[in-house]
Amino acid sequence: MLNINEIRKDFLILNTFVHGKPLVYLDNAATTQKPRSVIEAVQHYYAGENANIHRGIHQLSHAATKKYENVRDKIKNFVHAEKTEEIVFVRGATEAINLVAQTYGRSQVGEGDEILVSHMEHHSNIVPWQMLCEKKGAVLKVIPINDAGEIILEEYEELISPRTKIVSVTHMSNALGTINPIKEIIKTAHDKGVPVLVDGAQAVSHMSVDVQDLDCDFYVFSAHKMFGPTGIGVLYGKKELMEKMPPYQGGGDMILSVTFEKTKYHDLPHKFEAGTPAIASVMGLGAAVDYIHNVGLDNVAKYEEELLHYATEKLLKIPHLRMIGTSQNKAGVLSFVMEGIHPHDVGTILDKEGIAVRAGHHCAQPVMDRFQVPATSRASLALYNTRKEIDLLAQGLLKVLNVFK
Ligand code: C6P
Repeated sequence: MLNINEIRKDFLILNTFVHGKPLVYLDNAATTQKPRSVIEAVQHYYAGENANIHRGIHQLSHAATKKYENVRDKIKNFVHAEKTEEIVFVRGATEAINLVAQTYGRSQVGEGDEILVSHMEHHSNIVPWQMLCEKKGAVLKVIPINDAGEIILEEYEELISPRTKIVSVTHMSNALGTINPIKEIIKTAHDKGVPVLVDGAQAVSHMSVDVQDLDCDFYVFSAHKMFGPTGIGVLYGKKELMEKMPPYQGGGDMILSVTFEKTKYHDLPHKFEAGTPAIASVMGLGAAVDYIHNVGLDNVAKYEEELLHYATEKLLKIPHLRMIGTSQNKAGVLSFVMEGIHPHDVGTILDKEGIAVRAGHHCAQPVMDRFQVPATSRASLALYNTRKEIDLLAQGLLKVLNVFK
């Protein structure tokens, strides 16, 4: 059982007042708040440990390198990877997908080849593939979703062809909350010899992930959506695949030797980490993993499932509210429209009540097109949210209705 009152004490920002009202933070899919331990880890690094890594022969640099590499180990355990060198630090989920599109894609995808994404992807899992297709003359194919916001598995299977070079799908939709049957999706692709990238940006703070059990080829996520700092994220990739991929960016730290005639690249994971990385953010990410570990992701999943259920029931009682994303298998996202009221107006009125939700297309415009709405309002949950906050959201929505009566 989670002690939410104790957990909330770790997040100082939750005591903030907005427009004179206590903050109700329900925009966790955009970014989560940071516990004290994460903020302190970043501060501690700069105050007492700051040095560049992998370069210096002095004590501070050695210590910083050790701590940085220690976080890589933590991430390996967090996603249950087999090898530490399968963990690459990047700026976030977006950069991780671009890295795979540009390196795996550059070396493996040719004219007439196909890349398969689903209709519920975030732009980060569409645009890098479109850019690759444009460059290579390849074709982007889209797996359809049903009215509940679920991937239509039969159609997915039919879409995999001998020309399919990669399937790239989200573990959990940011716009709908759907949790995809990712293990099944991966197995179907593997049966036809096609590798799979999983966008775990939304999943990692809600459920425990085991990349070996899933057998995914790539898994990507951002620290800032799992209580860590912005500007840092992770690409997990199977060693055999990543070893064959050319580097993404060139520069310091990714080489073994350089002459004007020939450069030899470093081994994994350094081959993909050119330049001085976001060292302080990696320290913060390490603290975020410790935080999640202490709370226990299974406890989080259980608590949030109950809270999502409570919130769904509550919101469905609001007149003129239509929920977008009604999959049986979903986590902490409530995306909705209110008849005749623009989602931005909903968001603005809720903001005046101190309630932070996101309004817009959530960087998933094809999802909006699929449900024929220009945008939605989205309340997204994290482990520190409470039933009382959901009640305040419901009251806020009744106020919205009153304003537009
Ligand atoms: N979604 C949201 O409000 P970055 O920006 O690289 O940290 O994450 C990109 C990304 C990729 N995939 C999914 C499923 C996502 O939800 C996101 C980020 C935020 O929904 C910001 S647009």
